[in-house]
Amino acid sequence: MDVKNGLGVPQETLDAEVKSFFESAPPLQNRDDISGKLEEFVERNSAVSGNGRGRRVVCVTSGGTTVPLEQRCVRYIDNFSSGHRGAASTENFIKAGYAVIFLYRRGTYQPYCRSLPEDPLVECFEITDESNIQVRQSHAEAVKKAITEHHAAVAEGHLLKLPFTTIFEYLQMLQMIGVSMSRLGANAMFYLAAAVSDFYVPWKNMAEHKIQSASGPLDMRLVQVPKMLSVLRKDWAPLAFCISFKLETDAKILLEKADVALKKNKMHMVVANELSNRNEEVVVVTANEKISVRRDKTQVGDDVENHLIRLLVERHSAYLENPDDL
Ligand code: PAZ
Repeated sequence: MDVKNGLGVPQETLDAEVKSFFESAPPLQNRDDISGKLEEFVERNSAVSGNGRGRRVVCVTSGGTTVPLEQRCVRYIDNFSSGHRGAASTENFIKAGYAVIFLYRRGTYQPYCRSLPEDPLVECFEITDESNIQVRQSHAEAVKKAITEHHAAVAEGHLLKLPFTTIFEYLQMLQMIGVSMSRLGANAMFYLAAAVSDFYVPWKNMAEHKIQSASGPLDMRLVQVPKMLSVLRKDWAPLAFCISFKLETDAKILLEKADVALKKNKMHMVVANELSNRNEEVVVVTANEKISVRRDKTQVGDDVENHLIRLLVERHSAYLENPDDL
C-alpha cells in the first residue's frame, strides 16, 4: 500500500473520497452570494496597512453539523456544540485586531450576544404604550453592549457571519473559505472549534421521502466523512496557521487522541478539551508542549477563551516571523 499522507490511507483513496463527497453533495443554494461576500471580505482585509502586512484573518468554526437521513429531511443525526466557544473566541480575536469569518451552526450562540437571555425579544423588551417599545432596565446594559459591539465589528468590516446546518453545507463552505483565504498566506488562521460529523449518508444513497416506521427496524449504513483537515492543510490553504479541537468524554484518552490528530492532520496546534469541564480548562497540544489554559475563577465573567486566544495570537505572531519553527 502506498501510504503518503500519514492518515493510514493511500493519497489516491483520500483524493477519490474527497472528490466523491463534493460531487455528490447537494449544491449550496446561495453559493454565489457567499462567494461574493467572502471575496469582498478577504480583499478588504488583505489590503496592506502601516505594518507592511494586511490584517490577520481567522476563520472560526462553531456549533455542530447535522447528518440528514432523508433528502427531504425530517430526521437527522446531530453533533453536540452550543457554539459558546466559537462566539467567545470570535469576540477575543476581534479585540486582538483580527478580522473573523464566523462559520456557525444556525441557532447557536452568537458573538456579543452570549449574555442575553435565551429569548431576547420577549425578555429584553417591553411595550410602554400602543406604539412604543423600550428595553427593560434590567437588560439595558447587555442589549446596548451587544448592539454596539456587534454593529461596530460588522460596520468596520471585521466580522463576516456565515451560517450552516448540514455537514454538506459546512464542508463546502469551509472549502470556499480555505481557497479564498489562501491568498492571505501565513496571515490566515483556521480555528476549527465546530463539532463535525465523522459519518454521513451519501446523498445518492439517501431515501428521498420520510423513512416509514411501518417498514420495521432501521438499518442504515453511514460512510466515513473524508479527513478534510488534511486537505485544508495540503491543498486549500497550505500556508495558514491551523488549530483544530479534540473533544472527548474520557479524560484518559484525550491527550493521546489530540497528539494523533496533530500529527495526522499536520495541524500547528490541537486544543484538547473534556466535555464536562470544557469551559474551565483546555490543553493546547503542540509538537513539543502541552499547555494547560484555565479560566480565572477569581475574576467575575472570565472565560477560558480570553486566555486561550491570547496564547494563540502570540503563537501566530511567532509563526509569521518564522513559519518553519512550528
Ligand atoms: O460549543 P461549545 O462551547 O458548547 O463546546 C465547544 C466544543 C466542545 C464543541 C469544542 O471545544 C470542540 O472540542 N470542538 C471539536 C469537537 C470534536 O472533537 O469534534
